[in-house]
Amino acid sequence: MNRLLILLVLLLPTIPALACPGLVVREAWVREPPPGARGTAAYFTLRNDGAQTLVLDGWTSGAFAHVMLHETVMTGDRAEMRHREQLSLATGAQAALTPGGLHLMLMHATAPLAAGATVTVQFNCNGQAAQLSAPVLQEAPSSR
Ligand SMILES: [Cu+2]
Repeated sequence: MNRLLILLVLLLPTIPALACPGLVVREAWVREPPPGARGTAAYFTLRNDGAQTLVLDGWTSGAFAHVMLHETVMTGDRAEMRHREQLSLATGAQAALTPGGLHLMLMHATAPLAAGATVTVQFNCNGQAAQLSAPVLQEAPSSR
């Protein structure tokens, strides 16, 4: 490995922090798809500890052909999923993506996905490239 490659490898884990100052991602996980299914969802908690509003959009993942931010809305007694263009976090604000609420819809997995794998999601944070990683789990991690 030459020096440039080593430098790139060392820089990779720091990309999200550099590109999205103040964004704290916690409790990220992806639900293991049912057997034969190619779609699932990612859940996590976001907090903006930075000094400026953060606008997140442009979600993609190498593991899925389509990634969309959805919110679950009750229409009468029916739950409907609606596409949200972006997620805006004011300074100090939090957003929880949870089952039955806001979530990142992961559609058309490019390969079978099982518990134990890790999904990396890329997104834009105020127009800059950022990313987060989430383990694939069979069920929600117990909250502390
Ligand atoms: Cu959805």
